[in-house]
Amino acid sequence: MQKTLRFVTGNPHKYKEVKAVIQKNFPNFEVLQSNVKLLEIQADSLEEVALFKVNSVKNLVKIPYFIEDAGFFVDDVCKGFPGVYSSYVMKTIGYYGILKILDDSTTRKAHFESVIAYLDEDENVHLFKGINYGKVSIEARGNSGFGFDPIFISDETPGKTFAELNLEEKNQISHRRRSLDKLVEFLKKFDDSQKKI
Ligand code: ITT
Repeated sequence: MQKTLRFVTGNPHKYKEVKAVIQKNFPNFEVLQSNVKLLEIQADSLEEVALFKVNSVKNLVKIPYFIEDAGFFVDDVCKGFPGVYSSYVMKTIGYYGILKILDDSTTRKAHFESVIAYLDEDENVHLFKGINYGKVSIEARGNSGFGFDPIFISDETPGKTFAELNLEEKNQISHRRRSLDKLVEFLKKFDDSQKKI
């Protein structure tokens, strides 16, 4: 059965990554970008931000829909910063600011997290989380992707920043792919076209 899912985001790169994964799994699904303004709140976890965001657009977007909140966490040296403040940091000091903070530190562990909040037809919210671990590069490299991609090297693709991977390569391992895989598993339970007779 044809189904329409709305992904509420103002970020066209995120939409492209998400659409590719959903449509590969559900050729009968249409994924639309809903560009309704999402407010960024201050909270202690991505889950809290995601819950706020998904509820903030109720009645403005046709259900079922989902939002995704992602963050870049510089572990040890920055104790997880910018994390939930990633959007603000990106808009202010940018990834060059992060490189400056770390300077020539040999401790450069970092990770990306993604939390999807899906609002189903009965208006219940479901959360799905994905993580990718790696480190901050010494210098910015690559032109693909967006945000902090030029300074993140995943442990799974040593030597290459996320911005040096094409969309398909990033989509195989990214934090977003991992939260999406969980959403896909969840949606499969309710998609009749996937059921074997
Ligand atoms: P929304 O409209 O979906 O909220 P956004 O760009 O504000 O779009 P987030 O709040 O999820 O998205 O992201 C917080 C920041 O982290 C933002 O500056 C992004 O550019 C960055 N970011 C998110 N996902 C990323 C990824 O996969 N690679 C690099 N940077 C990413």
